[in-house]
Amino acid sequence: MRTQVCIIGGGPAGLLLSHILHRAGIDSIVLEQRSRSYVLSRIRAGVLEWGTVTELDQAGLGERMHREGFVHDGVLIAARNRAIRIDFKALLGKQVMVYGQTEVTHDLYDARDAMGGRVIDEADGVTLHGLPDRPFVTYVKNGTEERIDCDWIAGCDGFHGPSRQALPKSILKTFEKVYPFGWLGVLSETPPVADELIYANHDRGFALCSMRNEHLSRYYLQVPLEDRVENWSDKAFWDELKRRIPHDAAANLVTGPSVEKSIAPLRSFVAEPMRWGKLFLVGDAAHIVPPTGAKGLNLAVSDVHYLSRALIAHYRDGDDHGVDHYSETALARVWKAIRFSWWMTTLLHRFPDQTEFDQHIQAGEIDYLEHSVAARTVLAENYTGLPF
Ligand code: FAS
Ligand code: PHB
Repeated sequence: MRTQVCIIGGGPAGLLLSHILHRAGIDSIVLEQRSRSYVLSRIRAGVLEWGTVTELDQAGLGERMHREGFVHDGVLIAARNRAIRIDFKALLGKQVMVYGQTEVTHDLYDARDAMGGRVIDEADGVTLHGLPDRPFVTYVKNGTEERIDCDWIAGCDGFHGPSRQALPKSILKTFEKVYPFGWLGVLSETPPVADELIYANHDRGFALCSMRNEHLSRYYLQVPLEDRVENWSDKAFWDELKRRIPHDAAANLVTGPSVEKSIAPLRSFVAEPMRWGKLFLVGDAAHIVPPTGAKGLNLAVSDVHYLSRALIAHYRDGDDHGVDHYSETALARVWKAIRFSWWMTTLLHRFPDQTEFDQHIQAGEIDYLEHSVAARTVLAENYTGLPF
């Protein structure tokens, strides 16, 4: 087989890149190692920056998102039984969209099918060859080895995929910070506890109250790294959540059976460069953020924004400025999101080695948020998404 862009990974980054390129007349093939049902069973991000909403709209993917998503004007930061509202709309005239990554991925698969896009799932043993300048990809499907010759490879294969590993160690530089805790997440068919998200700092640990729609809620608790899902009955989860969120929210909390329960580790990670010859790294293949700032999915979308425009300019105008500057352009935005996600995580979590001085710094930062329009504006500007 031959294509212009071979895309490894059928998550949001790979599917969105394939769709935007197809609409511009550029051919691609997406290779996904899992089944479509497996990819669609993942419960991940919940908040879309407005830049992501605009990108999806421009790609013709916004109809269900605007019909079923929830536009939020702010979030609540809670500590010591008080809630500070960060009013994006009043501060900056900005908003975010609450619409689950699972739904975005559904919409992407539907759009790919509608346009006859080539998404090959259950592709095993995807291997990159011929880099940096003469790329081709091999994979095994139903026991048969296949080969795809291509002009470019887009590594959209997440943190554990093969694309980042294809960069020589002499070229690849990585930066990492592993946090000493994880997030225990629960999805429940219950009404959300509040109209907006609640990020709670508590002596017992961080908690987050989020949602998917008026009948489906998503909650998280900070747990020790060594904790296990089986240590947490639904009752234990709800009781602990009530301890960590403001009393009025706890009184409003409707509990119910968990339909999904999992623990995710937290890390900050960046790989540089995000391009080597004909290979680009996109999304989680290049960077990971702790979900505290709701940046992971949104960074994948901004990478796709930069790379899709670069490849369109390359094929349409023979202009390689975007291709040649993709890595530095994407990384400039990535590092600002890495910083914000680190800052939100440091502000809201209890660290095992935290000193009383550290706790006073956290309390001072939260007091500053409560009493400073400038402080709330900085949080709002980063949470709603810096410009592409
Ligand atoms: P993805 O990981 O989504 O997609 C990569 C795809 O590549 C996968 O489908 C994978 O199967 C495929 N792949 C991997 N290896 C392959 C191979 N060898 N061959 C072919 N295909 C291969 N972000 C937020 O903003 N908020 C959150 O609350 C949040 N929660 C998260 C919870 C968890 C447990 C995880 C892991 C991530 C979470 N994220 C969250 C981040 C997440 O949403 C990512 O940022 C987002 O999925 C990035 O999209 P992709 O870059 O497409 O990577
Ligand atoms: C979610 O709804 O899953 C969610 C929302 C905001 C975050 C992280 C996760 O910061």
